[in-house]
This record gives sequence, C-alpha cells and structure tokens, in this order.
Amino acid sequence: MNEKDKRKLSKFLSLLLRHQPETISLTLDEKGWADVDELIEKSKRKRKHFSIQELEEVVVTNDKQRFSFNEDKTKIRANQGHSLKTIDLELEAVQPPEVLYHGTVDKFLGAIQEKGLQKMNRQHVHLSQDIETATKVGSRRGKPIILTINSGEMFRKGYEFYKSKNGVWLTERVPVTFIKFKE
Ligand code: HQG
Repeated sequence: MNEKDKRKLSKFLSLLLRHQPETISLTLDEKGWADVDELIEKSKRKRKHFSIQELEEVVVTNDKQRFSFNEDKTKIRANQGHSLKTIDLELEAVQPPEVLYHGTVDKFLGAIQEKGLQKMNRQHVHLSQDIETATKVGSRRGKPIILTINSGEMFRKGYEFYKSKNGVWLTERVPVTFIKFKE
C-alpha cells in the first residue's frame, strides 16, 4: 500500500471506530471492538475495498498507533479519540508526570481561560507528554500554542489520569488553576 492509501484507510477507520460506525451499519461492542470480518464485508458494500492484510499494515505502521487488534486478530478498535459516549476502553487510572502539555490555537484561548480545558466532542481532554507532540496536535488547527499543565498537582488533588495504549494522556477536564498559559 502507498502512503496515501494508508492514510485514507486510517481516516476511514477513525470515522468508523471512534465516531460513526453507523456509516456502514457496523456494530461496536461496549468496549469499542468491531468484528474484523464484518468491518471488511460492510465496508465493501460501501465500495471501500481492503483486505485483512491491508488492515494489518495500517494497524502496524500507523504513525500514532491509533488502532489495536485483539489477540487472535478477529477484532479491532481505536485506542483513543472516541466521540461515541458509550464506549468503555477499560483505561486504568495512573500517576501522570509532573507536567503535561496541550497544543491548541489562539482562537480558543479566551474560552479556555474562562472554563479551563474541556473535552469538547471527545470522551476526554487529550494531553501530550512532550512539547513536540503538543505542537503537532496544535498545528492541525493553525499556529500552535502550547499550554503547560500542572498534572502532578492535579493528581495530588484527586484528579484521575489515564494513558491510552498509544501514549496519549487523558483526563476529564483541566481547571484554569492548573494551566500555565505562558512560559
Ligand atoms: C479546544 C488527535 C474552547 C482544544 C491529536 C482543542 C490528539 C477548547 C479543541 C487528539 C476548550 C478540541 C485530540 C474550551 C479545549 N473552550 N475550546 N473550554 N477546551 N478546547 O480534536 O486535543 O490524529 O477534540 O484546545 O493527536 O486537539 O485524531 O482535541 O483545540 O491526541 O488520532 O478544543 O486528536 O489525534 O479538539 O486533539 P479535539 P485535541 P488523531
């Protein structure tokens, strides 16, 4: 598969496995798993043709490791990023590093200064372990602005943090007091 086709398939999988499985009448179980055969078959009906080998290639080579198979590769799910409210990824609360980062853009700063970081359409607020990753996340929307999050202090105050299988830090919300807006 060339890079373009891989990116296309990855986007299609994100749509189905995180946001709108109904696009192809795909069933996700409560933990977000879709049956691989059903996924391939129902995609085909919508003229999206791919083989199990191509699916495997996308899962293995994906730049952000967005997807996982179960042990016998009969099921697939997204590792994070869901907007579907009922999916439970069985994430375990873990202790975060002292600081985490969030990449955003200028136009959201006013609202963030007022309400803190909110999960918006997704299940969690997404935070990055390093500035480089946060910069990439912010750049999706324009000139990136990096917020520094006092995650250590949040943790000591009882806020829960989760780390997705692909290394994204997740939390319910970040109140303004734990956000440093300028270095
Ligand atoms: C902003 C990508 C107004 C927030 C990335 C962000 C990530 C607020 C946007 C993953 C706000 C939400 C998630 C508030 C937060 N008022 N705006 N109170 N609080 N915002 O896409 O973090 O490529 O849902 O700053 O790598 O940008 O999809 O979140 O700009 O891990 O795999 O509202 O998506 O991964 O946007 O990105 P998103 P995000 P994938």
